[in-house]
Amino acid sequence: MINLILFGPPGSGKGTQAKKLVEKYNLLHISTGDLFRYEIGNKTELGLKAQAFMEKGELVPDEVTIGMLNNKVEANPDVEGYIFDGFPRTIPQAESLDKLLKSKGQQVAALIALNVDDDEIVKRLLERGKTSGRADDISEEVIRKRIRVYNETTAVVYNYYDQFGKSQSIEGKGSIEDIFGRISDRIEKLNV
Ligand code: B4P
Repeated sequence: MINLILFGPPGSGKGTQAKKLVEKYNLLHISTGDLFRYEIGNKTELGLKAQAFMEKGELVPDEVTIGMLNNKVEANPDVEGYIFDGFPRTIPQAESLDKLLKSKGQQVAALIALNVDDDEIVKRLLERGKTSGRADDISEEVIRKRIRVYNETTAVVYNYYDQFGKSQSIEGKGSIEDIFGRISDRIEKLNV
């Protein structure tokens, strides 16, 4: 089993790279952002709860996010591993993920962080906002708020996995193929 966390600020390319990695390594892609957008699209109770937070660029509360993630993992037991994209975003989420995997005799193999500077993030997300219809990609103010939330609440998750020697950081600027190559190199070197 290879269980990977793709990490980085909003718009750093986690979703873009995860889609390519699942094809190469036959892993299940779990994006909490995509799961929330699916729930919002279907106007479920969970979606309605998440929507208000996402539109403001805030994190959805842990109890909602953790429950949803656990359900998704439990529903897909027969896979060769998971790519967690956009999860964990807080220390309680990281601790709950470790607990869940441990209960299955598994663990996180590595956290791979994509480094991208703030101006590039704003540029990418405003560009995506022109066609995605995502409320959180349209206003520069909301995008900068998301970056602030990342720095204040999420960035520490890197240090959390670093204490177990599992965190790795790569340059997230450049062509999508080059970045994919960099991530693949790191995965090939993992001892799993
Ligand atoms: P997410 O859906 O996770 O999305 P993201 O951070 O915006 O994007 P990502 O890094 O995946 O970027 P992408 O590849 O798409 O989160 C949205 C919201 O959901 C959060 O703000 C939060 O409210 C909520 N949420 C999600 N998970 C949560 C959790 N665990 N806890 C609490 N709340 C949670 O790339 C972005 C753009 O850049 C794309 O347009 C892409 O084409 C472009 N791009 C990618 N790579 C590029 C490259 N190399 N060069 C140029 N452009 C590139």
